[in-house]
Amino acid sequence: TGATTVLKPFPQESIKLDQFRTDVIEGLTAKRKKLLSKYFYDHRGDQLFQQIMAMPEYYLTKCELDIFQNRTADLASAICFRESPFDLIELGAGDAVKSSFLLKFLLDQEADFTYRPIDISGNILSELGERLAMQLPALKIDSLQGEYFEMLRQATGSNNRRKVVLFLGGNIGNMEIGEAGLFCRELRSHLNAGDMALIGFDLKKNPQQILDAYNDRAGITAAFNLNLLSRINRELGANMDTDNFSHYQNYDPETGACRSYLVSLVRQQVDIAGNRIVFEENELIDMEVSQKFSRQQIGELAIRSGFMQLREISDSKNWFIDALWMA
Ligand code: AVJ
Repeated sequence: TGATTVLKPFPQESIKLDQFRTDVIEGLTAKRKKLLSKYFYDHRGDQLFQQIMAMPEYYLTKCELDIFQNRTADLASAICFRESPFDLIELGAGDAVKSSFLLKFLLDQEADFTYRPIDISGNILSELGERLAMQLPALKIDSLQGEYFEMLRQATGSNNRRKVVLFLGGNIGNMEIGEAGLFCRELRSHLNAGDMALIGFDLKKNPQQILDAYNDRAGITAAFNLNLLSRINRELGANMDTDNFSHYQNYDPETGACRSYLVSLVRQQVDIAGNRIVFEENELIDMEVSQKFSRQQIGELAIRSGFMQLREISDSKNWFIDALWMA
């Protein structure tokens, strides 16, 4: 029609937007409505997650920080074996606050390694690179921007040094148990015998403590969930009213699944990218699982995915463990 120039997003951005739209429509037209928690982390979602980590109820980050601050020598001696040089690869490095303690310790020990953070966000990686260059000038760092396994393939193809892969924060808990198994198998398939993985798992514990971490009084977790609806409105031109949904959190101590839902408070129709979607009153959207594990489950997961568990290192409360596996 007119001579208006429409600024198209970069190809990579528009592919991401297509994928987001497809996943949202598929999830909300399914019999049991579902959204993917990986989409929580837009700019506002990142801010809300920072607030979650600072809440008194949210113990996960504090526990894993305790491990990286106070069990650093154990971590370092477990991953530096036979003095062989290695690549220390971190999946979803983010701000790398926890791993920085290990990096500093390894440098002080004059370990021969290169730090290779992988993150989907180029912004985060360049900020991290700048900060580490200031704080740890001796660190060799080589970032990889993209999807975990694509970048892992690149990292393993670029040299044949031993690999140690960090997957921290309890992020593995955002997968259903079966998916976590597939993920670990795929991780294993990118590694060679003798390579290692250090994976953070949140342990089963007093169920009230777990529920409180995800059902905070200040309502930050609720806002974190509702923010995904706002993101859909903004990026996909939808018209959901966030006041018509409320957050419901559930923890099942038998299965260890801590799940968050949004509940539709009324019968309502919304339009998302040309699709009319009906929510019945009290219909649920399955938003996120944060799986809690027993030590036995973690050991079994290692074996099922082709790893040998070398060590478990836990925080002083015994609430969280970083498990060290060898391929
Ligand atoms: C970033 C996946 C570890 O599941 O505990 C925090 C995300 N969700 N509060 C978690 C989250 C709600 C978090 N992980």
